[in-house]
Amino acid sequence: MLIKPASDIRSSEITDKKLYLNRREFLRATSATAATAAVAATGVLGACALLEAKGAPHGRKLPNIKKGFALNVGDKLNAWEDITSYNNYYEFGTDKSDPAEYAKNFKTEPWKVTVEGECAKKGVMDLEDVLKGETLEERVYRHRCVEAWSMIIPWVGFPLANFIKRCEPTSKAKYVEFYTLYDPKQMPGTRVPVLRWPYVEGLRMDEALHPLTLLVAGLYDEVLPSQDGAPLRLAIPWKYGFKHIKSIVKVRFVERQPLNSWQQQAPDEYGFYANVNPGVDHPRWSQSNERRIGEFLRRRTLMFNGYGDQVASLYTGLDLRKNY
Ligand SMILES: Nc1nc2c(c(=O)[nH]1)N[C@H]1C(S)=C(S)[C@@H](COP(=O)(O)O)O[C@H]1N2
Ligand SMILES: [Mo]
Repeated sequence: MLIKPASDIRSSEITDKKLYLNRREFLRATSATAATAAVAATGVLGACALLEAKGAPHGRKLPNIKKGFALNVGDKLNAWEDITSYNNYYEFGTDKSDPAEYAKNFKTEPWKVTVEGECAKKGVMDLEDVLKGETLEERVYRHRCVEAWSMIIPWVGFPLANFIKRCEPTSKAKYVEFYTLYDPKQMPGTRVPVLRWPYVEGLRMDEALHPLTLLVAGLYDEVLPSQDGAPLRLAIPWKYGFKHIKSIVKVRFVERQPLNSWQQQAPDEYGFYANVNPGVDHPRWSQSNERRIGEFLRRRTLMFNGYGDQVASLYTGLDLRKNY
């Protein structure tokens, strides 16, 4: 399988057979590729040595992962066990331990993604086609929940921008909406109206197209576990965790700002932007510091979760106190 770095792929090559990422191959573990992928996931990223970077051998390795960048110099990766046992995923219950328990048998194959709204390429796609031609890369991101805990997570995915460009949005597409699967049979949490189902999230088009915004299909060097949003979720590291919608089944291009599930549920507490901002507290608790899972002392929370150099310019002129 020949996979080039994303920057080498011209759009004319996107359908090139050689670049096709077959999901069977993608899921099939061979010890050789697993070893290579493990090195990629545990290796030194840029100039910073990341400690404790070993993925657990669960047998669902992803081959040919490209090393992405890591801005979190000195931050220790959270262990696989932290990332897969302390989750928010209300479709499977509201306790942090519920998703690991109740998403065990969640069926992620076959998986379809519907594309609709203001775009030329509407339709229903197989997950294989969403991943087709994309180079999976590891990105070590800070993950900051609005509940003031955080982790350092090596996601594996590809820029959402690549996928959006393939959908050919029209000039009316100002925002993108994402929908999670709603399946009460598989998702016991949806039998309780804690949120309005299905879970919905949205991004402004420039946020969605930002190179940091990732469509995630893996964790460490493995296929994404169900409790973390398999088979496809968002990672948008300068925003609070609730923007990172899991198990995406629909992408819709729209003209108006979407109403996301948490904003709909409690508009005084959760906004549309949800940019990590230590200066704007949640009405019921402070956002000035955070508890890194696995650490004892609290850390100071950074504006835009530490990604200000990359994203602050998206919000020039926007009152971030009003637009929380
Ligand atoms: N569909 C769906 N996506 C979701 C949630 C959810 O309840 N349902 N919770 C969000 C919240 S609040 C957080 S903090 C992150 C947690 O991601 P993690 O469990 O992989 O750390 O998922 C987000 N995505
Ligand atoms: Mo969260």
